[in-house]
Order: sequence, then C-alpha cells, then structure tokens
Amino acid sequence: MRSSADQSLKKLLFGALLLAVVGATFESLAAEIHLYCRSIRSSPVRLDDPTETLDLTTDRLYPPILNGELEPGIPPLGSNYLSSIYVVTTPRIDKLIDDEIYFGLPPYSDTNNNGIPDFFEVTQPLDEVRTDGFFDDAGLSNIKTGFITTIWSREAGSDSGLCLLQFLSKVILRGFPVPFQLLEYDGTLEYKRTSGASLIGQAKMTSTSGGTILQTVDLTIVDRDHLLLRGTYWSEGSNFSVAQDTTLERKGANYVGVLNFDDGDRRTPLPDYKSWFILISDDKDSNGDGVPDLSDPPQPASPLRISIAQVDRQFTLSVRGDLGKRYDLQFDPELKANTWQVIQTLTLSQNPQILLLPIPTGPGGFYRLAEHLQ
Ligand SMILES: [Ca+2]
Ligand SMILES: [Ca+2]
Ligand SMILES: [Ca+2]
Repeated sequence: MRSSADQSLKKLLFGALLLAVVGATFESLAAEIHLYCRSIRSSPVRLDDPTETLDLTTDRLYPPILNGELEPGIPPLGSNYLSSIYVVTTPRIDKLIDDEIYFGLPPYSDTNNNGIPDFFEVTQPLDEVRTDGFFDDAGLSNIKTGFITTIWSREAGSDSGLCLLQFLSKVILRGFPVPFQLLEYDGTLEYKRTSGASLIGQAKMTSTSGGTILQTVDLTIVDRDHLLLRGTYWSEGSNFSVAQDTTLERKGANYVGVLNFDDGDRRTPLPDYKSWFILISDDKDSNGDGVPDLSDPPQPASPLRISIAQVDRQFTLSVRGDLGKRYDLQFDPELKANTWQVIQTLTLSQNPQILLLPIPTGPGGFYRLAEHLQ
C-alpha cells in the first residue's frame, strides 16, 4: 500500500509545470560617451594698434561673419590642416584682408589609445608643438601663396590654448598669439537592448564650459565591430541641429565615428562647427569574449525548463534558463486563478541549477518558474 507521501510526490511530479515570462524587462547598462569637435574656436587678436584686429572665420561671403572657426581641411590638400579665412582689419592698408589660411595639424598621435587624435582632446596636452602651413595673400604681393608656422600650446585638462601664428611673407612678417578653445562634451550613456540588435540609450554629457546635453541615442548593432547611430535632432542651448546617420567602428573597448550636423552652432546663419568625433567606451565584457557588452551579438533567450525528482525525503528541482537572470519559483496547490505563491527567488548561476525542497504537507500541487519582475 502506498503512503500518502508517495501519492503526494506522484501528484507533484505530474504537476511540475514549465511557464515563463520572457522579455518583460530589460537590464539597463552603462557606457561612457564623448563628443570632440573637429573644428576649434579662435578668439580675435587685438593688435598693437587698437584699430587693427586679426580674426579667423569660415564664412566665405563678404563681409564675413566672424565665427572664429578653424575647420577640418578638405582632402587631399587639406587633410592634415585646419582651414579658415584670416581677416585682418588695418587702416594702414586701408582694406580688409581676407583669404584662405591652412594651419598645419601636429602629426597624428593617440597616446591614450582611444581612437581620437590627441590634438582634439582636453585631457591631452600640447607642449609648444610646431607645425607648418600656408596662406593665400590675395595678390597683395608678387607671390600668390605664403607660408606660416604655428606653435601650439595647451595644458592638459584645459580647453583653452594658444596658437602662435607667424606669417612668412613679404607683406606680413610679425607673429600673432591666437587664443583657441577645444569644444568637447563628456558623460555617460545608459542603454537598454530593446529587441534583437537594437539599443536605445540616454546620453548625459557636460562640456567644460558648463553646457549639458540630454540626448536619446538610437543604436543598432551591425556586427561586433560596428554600431549604427541613427541621425536625430540634437540640442544644447544654441548648439547642434540635425545629425546624420553614422557608423562607429570598434577599436578594443572604444567605438569611434564622425558625427556630422547640419549646423553645430545655430547662433550663426552659416553651417559651422558641423563635424564632431563621437566616442563610446564600454569596458564591460560579461561573456568574456573580448567584445564589450555594447556590441555583443544578441543572445537568443534560453528556454526555461524545470524538472522534478525525489531524493530521500526531499524533492530536487532542476532549473534551466538564462545565466544571471532572476526567476521566481512559484507554487499553487490547486491551479486556481491568481493563487500562485512565490516560494523562492533565485539568480541562475549555473545550468542546470538544483534546488532542494521539502515535500509539501498538502495532498499535491504545481510548480512553475517565471522571470522575476522588478
Ligand atoms: Ca586619443
Ligand atoms: Ca551656424
Ligand atoms: Ca562580450
């Protein structure tokens, strides 16, 4: 004759259920995000004679709007230069001098190995780095083109530096100390996987001058080494506008791309300060495959499984699911509506995970496993 405990076990073995709630919640993850403008902003230079000034601008209309910008030169001629228009107002020549000028960039250097040229990073110093460049002196002398040298200085951690500009021509021989500023935003990106390869994030970045960007970021994992950043409207005060789609390429734990805006500074009607480096860094690699969590291929959810057996005077429940996830083990003696009781919450650390449970005192019942809801 069977004991009542055996009968209970039989009923429970029969009643062990597999139920799961999949995809109800997504874990929020954090990465770093930075923007570095590929243009620098110069300030006007007051010359010895207070009626004379030297300005730099990228407005090529006349008379120019003086926006202070030195922008990335256009390849192939200007790829190693920042280009601008120099504007010298001087009564001695009795006209406005304005023409193209190309400032040589220092040789490419990335000492902090983040994929961003150090020249554009506030954290990286410039210690009297000398470069060469050229300008068009607009027919003011017999030579059409002249040369310049520039000496760049900026302390690490400061966005403000000085460019000592020396014209080497028959017309302008003196040097000009040109103050300049880097434009940079740094902060965090909280993101979630919404489905498959899609990520949605919230970026919060501040600039050295105190501005704050709060921006929704829409990313798609193209593959382990590439993220697609969807273009959208960015704003921080009068800065930014519509950004174009861009692809970020992975180098180690860093994803780097170029983010181009229709206009980076809406205070001026011309499109300026348009092109920025974007860097997203993620040092977390939960599955240890050498690829940050950010671009790990989407993992198909493991099917939840539960099985039950008797060991001595206890039950063993064998549970399978997604490692690291939290699950609720629930029990219902009669399968009545809304009477499931959570008897244990567990974080799955191995597959399968074995749970030991005492044999219930009642005549029978049912178990189920569900994703733990926050
Ligand atoms: Ca760098
Ligand atoms: Ca503008
Ligand atoms: Ca990984």
